[in-house]
Amino acid sequence: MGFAEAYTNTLDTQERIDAFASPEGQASVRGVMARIFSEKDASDELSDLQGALVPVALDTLDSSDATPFHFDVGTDSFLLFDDVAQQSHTWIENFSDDDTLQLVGVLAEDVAVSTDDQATYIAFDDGLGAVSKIALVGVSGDFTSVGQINSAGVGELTFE
Ligand SMILES: [Ca+2]
Repeated sequence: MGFAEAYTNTLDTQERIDAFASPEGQASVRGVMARIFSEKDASDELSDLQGALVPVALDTLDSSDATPFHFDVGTDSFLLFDDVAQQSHTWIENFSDDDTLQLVGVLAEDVAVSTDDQATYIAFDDGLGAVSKIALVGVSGDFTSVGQINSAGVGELTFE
């Protein structure tokens, strides 16, 4: 799939955001957060987030290594979770300084960062064959580390 064709696949994002706001979508986010916090704390954290950031677990999106899920985050302020324990492949469009990407189960120095003129690529694996990949489409620069991305003010990467 070419870049232009891939880009047009983002157009039904609103439908997906509606799905995240559904009870099923919120339950899946709570499930991911429960791996970071206790079950009770996950519920409290989720309540705190609602109305501020929109939490989305990237691992619950429908992607494969060969076929990324295209997610446009330009419509709201998002808190995006990506767990190293589950394979995932997400192309994030319009990632900006009101969005946060939280990588779960991995350290900043274990994340591979590369760029070309169209995107910044982030990859990390669990050492057992599950590879999580993220492309920040439209974010480009001479980034080779998470620290350099964070210094650029395009949106923050955090770790749990
Ligand atoms: Ca993942």
